[in-house]
Amino acid sequence: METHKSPLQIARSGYQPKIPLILKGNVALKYGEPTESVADQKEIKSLFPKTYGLPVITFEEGVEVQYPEISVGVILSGGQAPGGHNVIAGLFDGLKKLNPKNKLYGFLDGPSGLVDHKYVELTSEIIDEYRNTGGFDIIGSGRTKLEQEWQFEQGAEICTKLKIKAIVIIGGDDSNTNACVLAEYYAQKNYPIQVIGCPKTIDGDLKNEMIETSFGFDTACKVYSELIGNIQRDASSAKKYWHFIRLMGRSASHITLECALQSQPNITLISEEVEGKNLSLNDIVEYIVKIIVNRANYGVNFGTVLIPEGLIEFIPGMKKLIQELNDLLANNDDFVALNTDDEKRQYIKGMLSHETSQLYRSLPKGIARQLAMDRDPHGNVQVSLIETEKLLIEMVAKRLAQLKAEGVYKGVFSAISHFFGYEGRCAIPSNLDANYTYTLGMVASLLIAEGKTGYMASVKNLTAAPEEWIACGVPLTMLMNMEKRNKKMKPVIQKALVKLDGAPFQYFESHREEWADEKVSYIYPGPIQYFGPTEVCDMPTKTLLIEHGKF
Ligand code: FBP
Repeated sequence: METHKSPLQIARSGYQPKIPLILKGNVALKYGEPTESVADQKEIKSLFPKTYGLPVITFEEGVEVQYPEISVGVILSGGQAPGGHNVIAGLFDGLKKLNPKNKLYGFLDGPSGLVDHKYVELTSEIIDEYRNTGGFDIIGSGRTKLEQEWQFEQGAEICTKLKIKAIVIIGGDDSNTNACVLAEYYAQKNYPIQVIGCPKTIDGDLKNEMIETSFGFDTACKVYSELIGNIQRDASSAKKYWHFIRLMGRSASHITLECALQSQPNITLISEEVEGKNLSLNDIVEYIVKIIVNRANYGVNFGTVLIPEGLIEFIPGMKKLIQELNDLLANNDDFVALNTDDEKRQYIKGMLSHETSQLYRSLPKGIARQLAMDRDPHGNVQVSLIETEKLLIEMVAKRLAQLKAEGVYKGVFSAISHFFGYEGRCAIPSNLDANYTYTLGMVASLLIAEGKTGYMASVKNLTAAPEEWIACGVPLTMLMNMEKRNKKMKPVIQKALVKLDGAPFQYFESHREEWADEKVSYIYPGPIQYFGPTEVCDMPTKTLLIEHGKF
């Protein structure tokens, strides 16, 4: 027995991912109608003349073709998501199936590996070591933004040197924006380098009619839901704590919504609803307090609150404040030169507009400091570092103390804060994510072999058995629109936020009152199961099931 691996790791390394039936044999491409970008069609078309308007591709049964020998490069980009290793394994196996002489190179530590010419050849020994495992450690990841011509040229140089025909970028919306820009650049220059994207992110916000879900969302949500369930069991056993649980997901609340559907907590905040209803921070506090007081009236002084990590951005006024801060702090050397938090605070106060400056001044110092921390290379505020759950606990406790003094609240409020994010990003991929990612890798290999560029590999019909899944190629330009980044309007892949008129939110909305009630309706999902009956091991997320009318 290998001593550095757990029995589960060993069992998982032998797991053969399931793939759609159509991909088991020879395939031919089937082309749909020309496509349009999701918005701003005129601008996107003029920025991407070579890759705009391509048709969606699906696969049908084909005849055996002798494909010439090729080399391909792969990049893992952005935050980790369970299944990244299997995309690479699927790509590797797909390429070897097309021609056993094909080679796969991994660029190290994200897009910077392409620019700095840091790479490794991925052999079957390396790939076998990482099959069905979590993490991105096979080649590492990074958040370098590819946007400068010299970076594209550096990439072209290494591709020419290694005879690389195509680059696969496995990433979220920002990374696939990189992929789209790179594909267009190489096409305009007539460089023989294709670029293919793969939809990754635990956040679940890279989705649309062609991308049902990004990979990693399923596993991460299952890990967080297990932990939430465990906390709920503890809460209802000990009967003395309110647990405020912030969940990753950046701007979108998909993770929080999915975890709520899986575990049925007492209170769930959805950022998109907060924005839609124009709720202030005080409104949110009053909403939480009302439920706490109500439960206390029944003698129940415990509960769970789920908070999406991006909440703060959606509170009216805050969005404007964050936008102003983004603009103010973008490439601001004066700000960087300041040493203390107080100096930074004073500087910001003086530079903001009157209205936002007032709001900034009213925030607790800790939150104000967190809001001004470094942006990521794409200009996003790093919401994972903003401790909204602690802010809410502080404000709720204060309000409850007032109500206690007025004799309205008779309970005891003791709160514990949690943040679940990194715990789920590298978990061993669920069966769904293991199968889905392996299939994505295989689809990428086929798109490459057929000479396609500017496409994202996609798999649809995910609530059916893998054999019935539908493999596709989706033009990246189809997903683009114009948005403001670092003070300028840029073409980017549109982020999918939670739709308030969507079926998952509506299901949640129609149940949340009963979940808030004193009668405990918690669900304890338990850990991900990898081996066993389908209804235990292979279920997709509740979000997908509800969206497909199967829940
Ligand atoms: P991606 O969008 O790159 O997949 O990253 C998702 C995420 O996990 C967010 O949920 C979170 O806000 C962010 O990454 C954290 O970033 P970092 O890994 O740089 O701390």
